Amino acid sequence: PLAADQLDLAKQYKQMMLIYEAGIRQLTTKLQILNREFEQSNDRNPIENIKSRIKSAESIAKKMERKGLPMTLSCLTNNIFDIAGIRVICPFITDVYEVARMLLSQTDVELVQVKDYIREPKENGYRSLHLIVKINVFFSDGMRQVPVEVQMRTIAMNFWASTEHQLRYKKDKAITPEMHARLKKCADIMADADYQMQKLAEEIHF
Ligand code: 0O2
Repeated sequence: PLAADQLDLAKQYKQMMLIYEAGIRQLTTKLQILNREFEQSNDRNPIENIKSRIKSAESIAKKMERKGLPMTLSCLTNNIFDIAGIRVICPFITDVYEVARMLLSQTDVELVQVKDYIREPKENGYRSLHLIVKINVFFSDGMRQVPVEVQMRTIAMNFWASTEHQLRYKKDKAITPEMHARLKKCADIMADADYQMQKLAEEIHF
């Protein structure tokens, strides 16, 4: 049988996950409202798709170990900011920045960190705008600021990232430097497609 303090820890962990889940719901609703409003006035959606996930206990543990952090709840909440994650997929690069701007202008959303891998792609070609925000959520005992990681990218960037992720996680076969170069080339092709689409959108006065 589990010791009383282990049961207590499990209970606290479940409670914490409920808070992150609420953060995701709140932020998702905000994004849906912005998308709907933009649709009404511009006859198109700046958001193609919104996905969310709570990081699994296993991935959280792996990340804590990688960062050399002790496995305590307070250490977790103070150091890991991507437990709640939302991925926002937009048609055009300008949509990514416009949706980010609209979200960050809201008074109950606080920006904690920006990593702009669109302006400065990772060496392997990964492109995405990562925001860590704290969002106000009200519970029975008051308000909490819940950290959520928002990954924003275009459909083309997402095609590359999700496909590359699948290839990388096929652990039985290593990715050779030559394969890396080919993957990077695919990322550059995606970036060029985004650029061409953006130019067309501007010519058509989107
Ligand atoms: P999962 O399953 O998506 O959660 P930090 O969090 O600041 O300590 P980290 O984790 O390196 O440092 O942050 P970074 O680089 O801003 O973003 C990490 C997340 O971005 C990853 O989460 C991926 O979701 C995504 N990502 C970053 N680089 C790549 C890449 O090269 N390819 C793909 N497909 N995705 C990438 P996790 O934790 O790895 O996994």
